[in-house]
Parts: sequence; structure tokens; C-alpha cells
Amino acid sequence: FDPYALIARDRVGIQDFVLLDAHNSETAFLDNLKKRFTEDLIYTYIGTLLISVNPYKELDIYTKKQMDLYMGVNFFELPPHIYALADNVYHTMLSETNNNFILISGESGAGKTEASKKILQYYAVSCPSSTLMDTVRDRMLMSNPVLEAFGNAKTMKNDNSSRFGKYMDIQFDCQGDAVGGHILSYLLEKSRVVHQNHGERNFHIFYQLVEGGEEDLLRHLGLEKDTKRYSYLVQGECSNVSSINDKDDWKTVKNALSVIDFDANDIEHLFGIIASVLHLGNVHFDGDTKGYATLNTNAALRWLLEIHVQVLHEALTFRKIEAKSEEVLSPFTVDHAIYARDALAKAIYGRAFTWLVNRINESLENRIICVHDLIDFLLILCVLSFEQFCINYCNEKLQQLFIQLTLKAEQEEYEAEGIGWEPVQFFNNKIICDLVEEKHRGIISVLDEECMRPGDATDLTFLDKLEEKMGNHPHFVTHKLADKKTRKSLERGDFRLLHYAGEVTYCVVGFIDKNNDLLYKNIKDVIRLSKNPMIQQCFPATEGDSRRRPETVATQFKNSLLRLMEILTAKEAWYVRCLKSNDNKQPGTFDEVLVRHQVKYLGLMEHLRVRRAGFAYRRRYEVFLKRYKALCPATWPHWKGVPADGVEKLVQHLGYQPDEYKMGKTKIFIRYARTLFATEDAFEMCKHELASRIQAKYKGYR
Ligand code: AOV
Ligand code: MG
Repeated sequence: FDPYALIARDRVGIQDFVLLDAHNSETAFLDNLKKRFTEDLIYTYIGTLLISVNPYKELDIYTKKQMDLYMGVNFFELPPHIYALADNVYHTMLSETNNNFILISGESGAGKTEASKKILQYYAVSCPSSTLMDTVRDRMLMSNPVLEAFGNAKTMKNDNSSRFGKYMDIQFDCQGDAVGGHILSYLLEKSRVVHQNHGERNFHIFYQLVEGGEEDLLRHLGLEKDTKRYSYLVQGECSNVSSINDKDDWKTVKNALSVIDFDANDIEHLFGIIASVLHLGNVHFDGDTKGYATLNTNAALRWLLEIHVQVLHEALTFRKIEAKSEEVLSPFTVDHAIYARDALAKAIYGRAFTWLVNRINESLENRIICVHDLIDFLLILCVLSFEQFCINYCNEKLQQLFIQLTLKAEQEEYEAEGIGWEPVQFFNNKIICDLVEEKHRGIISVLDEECMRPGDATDLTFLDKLEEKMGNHPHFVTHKLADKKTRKSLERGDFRLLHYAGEVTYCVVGFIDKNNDLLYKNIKDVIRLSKNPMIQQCFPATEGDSRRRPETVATQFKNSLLRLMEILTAKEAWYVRCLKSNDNKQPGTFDEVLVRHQVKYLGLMEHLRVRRAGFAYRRRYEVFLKRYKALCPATWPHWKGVPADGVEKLVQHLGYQPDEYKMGKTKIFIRYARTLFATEDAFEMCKHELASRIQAKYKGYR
């Protein structure tokens, strides 16, 4: 392996897909990935995009030594690595003083969270350090275990699945020191608090607390040391997972909480909330003779939220209806009561999570260096897999961003270098984004309208509306229309979207309810009576006008997505695309069908096409000349003129054809990989020849 090669070619396949000659062949693409994966080379580039294939085993490539190796080294000079990307982003930020973001995407279990942690660790270890910054750095690292405890859970696909989206800023000053950070979380999967599918768990923190919590603490919270006792914890029937040690994790989280500045009081209040959720789950209802809900025991209520038992009891079994100037109490049916109880549990947990994120942000805020000193931001974003529809909409938007930014970046570079730009053909997915998000006409608007409609709106009436409004849209299919548009038929309650990455079928059941996410007003009023200061902050009395409808979940998500796009459009984009190697978490197994599917829906072939639209390879004149000057008598051993002229001499000597390359202002652009490989091969031969000539000479002396 030659560390100074301009195109690093470790001997396994090719390291950069841009240099793949059969660049239109998905099979060649997969072969290359597989070849590398088999040799534990999980990283491969498409230009500056990094592909990572989950090895499902610890690799010896994340050591301090490896970090040092990649520090400050030119991107393509070493084998692909997440550190190379992290380092390159960092130096781009410093030298060009612009804002950058790293977007990590891939399906559940593909390795997004691990990748983001590796990036963070790289910065923590390799950025210049000062004692002042060490606190920020420790807190930034420690925010991870805390957020994972509260926001991750075991799912069928991933034992440590992130059930929220995370978007993180790291702020650097002009010397390149990390001085602060900010975390934005979105779309926490609150429904998991009250319901888990078979083989899945609730959020880790519940099990950590019950399994690992100190006796005093548990006694204080009224909890027993047995997860089976809590109905919110047993639905998935898998509280014990071999890969998870809740007791140890509890210690880690407690320690992390203290690093991010939680004192004993904070911890007591925080876990008071977590315990309340568990107790709430154990509140069960019976039906009286009229079918109305009655509480079957008051026991669990005693521990709840530091609210008077009687008040809470009433709030869980009656609904307050405001009629004219009167307030009428209307009893809940059992189903209603369960619904209200679960809504309360979800709301408390969801808000506690937001509170926690805010609190972490406060601890990352830098109060010593004024904000105006910060010149650069670097963002890491994980795309979560939550409700498929929202997520796929998010992916659609990110694809749009990618198209915009990549094409723009390519075009700008060509213009800056004075090279003509030929337009690239690609599928613009704006039409699908519009289908989902357009005002008054998009799916989200139709859903919101149905949610607002008083009376008998159901998931099926929502589907009818969709059919009526967008039946003719080329990317939308329902049961009625399925046969006409595609050959595959559809179930009655389903609709199908033709996403840029392929068709996805959605079942409308639960759309209305999940989008509404209602919490009855009198329950909200009751929560505010809690003596727990953390709860008071989570449910501020001043919160909007309670009569106005809060924004629906989909609209909130849409708005935060639009805001995010605005922020990101102004930055330079870097991509990490994570691929899952197999569905069984098996080390060293490469499931070709599965990987092929991901390559497709992550748009990797498309990315490659855009990347190769013009020139596969470009390099600054000095760098190019330095490597290959030995190949031409005129440039060897030294070229005295300007580098561009030297390069021109060199490539003419090598017989480059006019259509194979273009000379920019500072760089040479080479159209085909084969040209470059031929040059590189010539260089190899020349090196050997030189070596043997030197050897021969040496022999002669002997
Ligand atoms: P995700 O973030 O993409 O899924 P994770 O980052 O949690 O996936 O990765 C899942 C598991 O794969 C980890 O717990 C590790 O066991 C293993 N893994 C991932 N990357 C690596 C790596 N580079 N080296 C070794 N093992 C790895 V989700 O959050 O579910 O979408 O919602
Ligand atoms: Mg994750």
C-alpha cells in the first residue's frame, strides 16, 4: 500500500466508485462493495461521499493511532475511512471558513448512530485542546449515553435503535477549538412508551432504572426491582436482551448525567417522572354497570407526579366539557380512560425528553466566549426510522437537497475553473415532495383537514379524500386506481406512493389519531398541579391559548423539516451512507439482495452518475505534477515553470487525447478513470524500473 498514491488503490477492488469503469452497472457496484467487505474494508467512497457497510463486529480501525494517521492528510491519500471524512470536513471548515454539515443516512441498524459517534470521538481526540474546552468536550461526549438511554430502544431490527432524530451542531472558534454545541431532537417515537410490539422494548432508561437503580432511590420512587411488574415494560415480552446490560448502563448514564451537570435534586426529579410513567401504566380500569370507567385500585396513583390522588383519579375517569358558561363532567368509557391514561404517559415522557435535550444544550452553551466569535458550524444529522411516511417524506426532502447541492457544487467548481458545464439528466423528485407537502393540496394538508373536521372523520374518510384530491397524480395509487396504474393490486385501506427510490405502500390505520396526538385539556390542567419542578417546566401554564388547536404532528414535522432545509442549503454538504450487510446482525455476512435494495433506495447509482457527469477525477496541478513528474523527461526531476504548463507537457508526453482531460485554472480534470489508471500503472512501472536501476548500480559498486 502506497500512502502517497493520489488515488489510493488498496489491493482490494477500488476505493472510489468514481473510478469504477463499469459505472452504470449495479452488479459491478455490488461486487466491489462485497469484495471489500469480505476483507473487512467497510468504507468506500463515491468522490467525497462515504459508504459504510455495517460489519457487525468490532474492527481494529478506530484506535488513537488510526486517528493520528488520518489527521491533516489529503482525502484520497489513505484508504477510505470515516476519520478521513471527519478530518477533511474540519480542514475545509478552517481553510474556507464556511459552514458544513455531515448527513448520515441509511436504514435501521445500518450504523448511523455508530458513525456519528465515531465522528464526534474523532473531533474530541484530534481537535486542539485547552483546559477551558475540556469541559465542553466531555459534556458533548457524555450527552450521547444520556440521549441514547432516553431515546433509544431495542427493536426487531436493532438492539440499540434511535427512536428520535438528532441533529447536532459543534461550534468551533477560529483556532479550530471546539467551544460549544447544540442538539436538536425531533419526532421522538412517543407511542413506544405505552406500547411495544413483540420482540421490542420500551426506552432503555426504564429498564436501567428498575434493574440498576439504587435501593434508596427505588424505595423513594415506589418502584420494585422487577421489570415484569410494570405493564408498560412487558408487552414485547423481551425485557432481557443478551447484548444489553441494563445495570452497567445505569452506572454509565448516572455518571454521564453528573458530567453534564445534573445534581442530586435534578436526578430525583427526572427519575420521579420516569417512575410516574411506570406507575401510570399500572393504573387499570374496570367498567361499571353502565360501562363507565372506574379505577380498580388507587395504589399506583400515590406515586404519581406529586399530584393529589383524588384530583388525578377524577382526571383519569372524567372528561371536562365546556358548554356555554358551564363545565360539565362526562364519564369516560374504559377504552376512553385507557386512551387518556396513555396519552398522559406519552405527553409526560415526550416533554421530559425535550426538557432533557434543552438542559443538555444549556450545559454545552459556552458562556465565556461570545457567540459572535463562532465562525463555523458543523452538523451531524441522523435520519431516524419512525413512522414510515414521515421518514420517507424526510428522505425525499434530503434527496432534493442532495440534488440541489451536488449539482450546484459541481457546476460552481466548473465555473470557478473556467470549464464549460454540460447539463446533467436526472430525476427531480420535487413532484413527490409537492405531493406530500403542498399547501391545501398535499397529503399532509388533506390529513390535517380531516383531523380538524368535527364529527366522524376516520382513517378511511381520509383515504377517500386522498383518492378524490390526488387520484390523478402520477405518483399516487390507491386500491381503486391500482389496477390502472400498476399491475400490483392494493388492499382496501392502503395507498401507495411512488417514491424516487421505489414504491412504498402505506396503511392508513392510525393516521388520524397519530397526527392529532391529543391530550385532554383537564388532564393538562391537572398535570400543572404537580409539585415536581421539572414537570412544571415541561407544562408551562403560559403555553399558548388552550382553545386554539395545536399544530398536528405531521405539520410540526413538515415545518421543522423546511426550517432544516433552509439552514442546510446554505452549507456545504458531506454524506455518509450506511448500508446494512444482513438482517440477522451476523458478522461478516453480505446479503447481496438486501444491499442491492439499499444501494437503490439510497440513490447511490444516481449519486455516482451525477459525480461522473463531467469528470471522474480532478487534482490540483502541483499535486498532480509532484506525483507523476518522473514519467516525462521535461518535468523530471524538476519543473521550473508554472505547474499548469508542466502538467500540460506531462500529459502530452503520456498521449492524453483532447477529450480525455481539460485544464482548469488550478486543476486538471480527467474524464475517464481508465486514463488515470493507465497513468498510475505507468508510474508503478517507472518506480520499479528506477528501483532496479538503483539496485543494479548498487550491485555494480559491490
Ligand atoms: P442505526 O443508528 O443506523 O440504526 P446503529 O448505529 O445503532 O444503527 O448500529 C447498529 C449496530 O450495528 C450497532 O449497535 C453495532 O453493533 C453495529 N455497528 C454499526 N456500525 C458499526 C461499526 N462501524 N463497527 C462495528 N459495529 C457496528 V436506527 O438508530 O435503528 O435507524 O433507528
Ligand atoms: Mg441510530
